[in-house]
Amino acid sequence: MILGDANGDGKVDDVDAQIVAANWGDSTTNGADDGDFDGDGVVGPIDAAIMAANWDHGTSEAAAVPEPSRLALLVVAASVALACCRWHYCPLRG
Ligand SMILES: [Ca+2]
Ligand SMILES: [Ca+2]
Repeated sequence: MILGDANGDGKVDDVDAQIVAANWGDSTTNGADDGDFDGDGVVGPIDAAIMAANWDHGTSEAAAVPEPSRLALLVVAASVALACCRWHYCPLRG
């Protein structure tokens, strides 16, 4: 079984993300079937990270930008914007 593939269809995609989201924060004994990929009995950030690391595995839509990457891109863009603002305004402050 592929890590991150909750429904066992051989692909890691938005269907698996929905399973993780549906069980988020829950305790489970069903392991990967409920989105608990690391097997610690809880569906949480580590499981989401495992899923993100294997995102698009087995799919033909590798060009599609997955949600975790979009979020990471947003964080990077916000950090760069903030850094630019600081750099720009610091000399003005004296
Ligand atoms: Ca799947
Ligand atoms: Ca887990």
